[in-house]
Amino acid sequence: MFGASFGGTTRAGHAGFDCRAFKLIWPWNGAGGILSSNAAAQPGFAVGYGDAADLGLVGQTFGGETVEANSVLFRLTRYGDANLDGQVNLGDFNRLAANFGASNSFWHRGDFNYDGNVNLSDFNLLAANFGLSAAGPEVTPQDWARLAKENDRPDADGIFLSCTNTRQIEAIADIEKTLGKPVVNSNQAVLWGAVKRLSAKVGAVKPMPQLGRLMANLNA
Ligand SMILES: [Ca+2]
Ligand SMILES: [Ca+2]
Repeated sequence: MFGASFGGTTRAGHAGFDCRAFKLIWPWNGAGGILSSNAAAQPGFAVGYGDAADLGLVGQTFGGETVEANSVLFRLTRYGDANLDGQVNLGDFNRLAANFGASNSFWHRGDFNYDGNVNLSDFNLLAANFGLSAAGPEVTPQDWARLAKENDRPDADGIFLSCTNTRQIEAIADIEKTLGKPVVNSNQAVLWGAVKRLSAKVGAVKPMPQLGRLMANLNA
């Protein structure tokens, strides 16, 4: 439960979310809500929300305005952006990991599919966007795949794609299939390390071969 501040009026209650409609529902009156056609139109995007105090943002600037106490913040962002800073990275993973296994939880604590639970479903949403920003890079996975193939050499045992705010991770499996060599990317490597930490809490993690060979052998 948390308070929501709209137009100076603070309310409290559990928020529900209609994932398909991207509509936030406030059950205390059963009416109204927050709609986002932008989130509905962009794969990987959603309306993130969070308690300003929990996020340490009271008194800070958010969306161009100073955040008041007892506020709930909303942002069109990528799945996995727990702290609403527009990036999906280790800061968000740490929030998810700290609340892993919790029920009656919230977006800012790692519940990215709005079911109240923080579990592998939420981790998978975060993993799919790991290293990406809400602004979104313009270089496509196809561009990265083409670049890797153009720069491959016979004496190279593998390919390393550096830097984080890219969509390289989406190109890894394609490059590996084409070149027959392992491909490692910054986001993927950090994610691999994060999964290793998480496995202490959840045991075996389902392999994610769509993110490359490294992520296909998570329990080795
Ligand atoms: Ca973030
Ligand atoms: Ca969840």
